[in-house]
Amino acid sequence: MPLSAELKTPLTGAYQQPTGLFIDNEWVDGVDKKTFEVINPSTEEVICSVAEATEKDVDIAVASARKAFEGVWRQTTPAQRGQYLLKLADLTEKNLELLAAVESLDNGKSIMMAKGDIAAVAGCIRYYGGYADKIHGKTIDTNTDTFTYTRPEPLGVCGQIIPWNFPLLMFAWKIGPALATGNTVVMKTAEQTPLSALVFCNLVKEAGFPPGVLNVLSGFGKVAGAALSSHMDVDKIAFTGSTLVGRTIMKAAASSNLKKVTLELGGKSPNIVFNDADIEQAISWVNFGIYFNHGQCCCAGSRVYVQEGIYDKFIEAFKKRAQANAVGDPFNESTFQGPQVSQLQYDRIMGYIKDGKAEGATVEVGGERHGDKGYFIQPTIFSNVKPDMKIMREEIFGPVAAIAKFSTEEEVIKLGNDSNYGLAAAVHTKDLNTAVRVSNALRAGTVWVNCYNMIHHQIPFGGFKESGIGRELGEAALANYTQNKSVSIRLGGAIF
Ligand code: TXE
Repeated sequence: MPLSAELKTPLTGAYQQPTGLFIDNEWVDGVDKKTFEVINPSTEEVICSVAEATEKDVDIAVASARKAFEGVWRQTTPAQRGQYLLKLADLTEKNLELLAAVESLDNGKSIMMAKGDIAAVAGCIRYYGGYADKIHGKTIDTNTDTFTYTRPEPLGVCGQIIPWNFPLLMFAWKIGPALATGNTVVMKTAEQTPLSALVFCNLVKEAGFPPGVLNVLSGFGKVAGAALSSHMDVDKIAFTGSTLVGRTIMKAAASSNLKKVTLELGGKSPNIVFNDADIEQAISWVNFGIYFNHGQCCCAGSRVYVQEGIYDKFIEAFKKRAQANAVGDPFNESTFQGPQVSQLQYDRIMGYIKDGKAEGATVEVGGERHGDKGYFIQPTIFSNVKPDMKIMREEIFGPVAAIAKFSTEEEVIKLGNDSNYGLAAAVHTKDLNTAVRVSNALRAGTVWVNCYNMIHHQIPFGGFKESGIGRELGEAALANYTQNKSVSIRLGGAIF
């Protein structure tokens, strides 16, 4: 198949879209010459076809990453690794419009949000570029006859599997710490959204990364993803996606070579509004918490608990706010919410909306398709949602808020923690004591106070309970990509 296609976006006009597999810094066809179609979620039309990686391509990419790890990347100084990443961050900024436009085309996110994503990609890559030459071991004194030092060493070849909700941002979160610490990478992107990563590979090459350091495969989870997670020559697998597949990945790692595993999985995050909150501010954040990225966020504030004193007032004002969210063409600068990513996700979400109605929750707004083309769903609010209803327990991953009333702090802490997930939570109150007490009591990896979704590459992010293992972002992520070596040097003679 041709290894690129001429495509168009409303923002950039024509551009050249790479469509091959990126292995050893080259564009190649898959060994089996398979391809798959990429769909525009706004129009349901085919954008183009891309090469599909199978097990054989995973083998080739892993071999390339292994060779680079044992060779050129080992010889590259930490400072030079940092320079490559800094250059890549600059190139990302230089190409921000194109990358954002490709993201909107392929994923359906509004162009305004897509530009924010790409700016965050540059920020994340630059942050880890800065870390590359600041990763040190320690010296440890045990006695006068021994000198001991530790070395944080790279793990080796890292397999990374990412989802479609923030295609390039998830890519950056994964490669930043992996490359800064001296690992090489084989990345499998999500089958729904392979395009922005492929454009990005051209920048990886331009930034000067040696061949094999970063390989990128488009392909499916059950084929390429499974091959990567069960590969005997992959030292680590990092995954973001569903909790169901997270379990499969852990099993694959356990039954192959016990590769290290980090997982960033689903959530059902509580967003708690107390009587004394600034109600207008709280509504803005609750709205952003659930509808940002069309509800397709692992940390979406999908369970909204409102204290009884302001419940009715809150619902009335929140309804107006949700209905004012502009839904439509992602390339319109004023659009807030585009389509869901795929027919499958659209069907899953509409299924949950049906369940919510059937279980007796009240639809305050939305609950239907938006328009007649594309996977658009109206911003939806369910009130009167009971703790055992499906829409209160399961991750919907769409623009659907489930609201319930609470009376006391003690009660809402119980409700907030009544989930197998523990990714994020938020508290809205003017009382500092309430804010700190409730934040401490919630079992979640991130708690926001009087805000929501304030994710930043300097701040660790990850899940309690079934929301994951390990932390991404911040200094914490470096630990996921290094292993400690302790070296003890005997200064005295023999002791036996
Ligand atoms: O996820 P999958 P899907 C949640 C969200 C959503 C649901 C399903 O609730 O509705 O998951 O989405 C790869 N071995 N999240 O079906 O299947 C797959 O190719 C190895 C939360 O899209 O988990 C893709 O690259 N890899 C979330 C990635 O896993 C496999 C983001 C995610 O796909 C595989 C996305 C296998 N057996 C969905 N099967 C978050 N945490 O942000 C699939 N994959």
